[in-house]
Amino acid sequence: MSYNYDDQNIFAKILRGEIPNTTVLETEHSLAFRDLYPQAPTHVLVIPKGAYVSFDHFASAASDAEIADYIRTIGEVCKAEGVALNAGQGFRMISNAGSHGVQEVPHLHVHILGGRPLGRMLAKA
Ligand code: DGP
Repeated sequence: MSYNYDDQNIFAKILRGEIPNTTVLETEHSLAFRDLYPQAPTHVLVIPKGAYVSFDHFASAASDAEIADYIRTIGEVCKAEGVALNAGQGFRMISNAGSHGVQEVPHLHVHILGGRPLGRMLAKA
């Protein structure tokens, strides 16, 4: 089955420069910017510039160069935000996918959250 990418999603519009963002880091293949509705002192979204819906889509269809750039960018953001473990107190990475993952914006993004203790990963159902 193929993945359907909707090029009218908000992050596609950010990548085209149609709506503003607060950029933390930009590389050849990736963009990191602050979440509009931060849920922790550090709340940065990292997205690939390519048209990928979710992490599984990216993992199966992106080039090695895009994947390396994306993972390195996530690491650089952790460092720049002071949450990396060699200098800070840690962080959580979340990537929601699809309806069960409660993904609101259908362009792959990793949330990097930190700056305070974040509690347990999931509330008990
Ligand atoms: P998710 O539920 O994983 O799809 O998270 C989408 C996130 O995107 C959510 O934390 C809020 C954020 N968001 C929504 N619209 C905008 C926007 O226009 N700009 C920015 N910077 N973030 C947005």
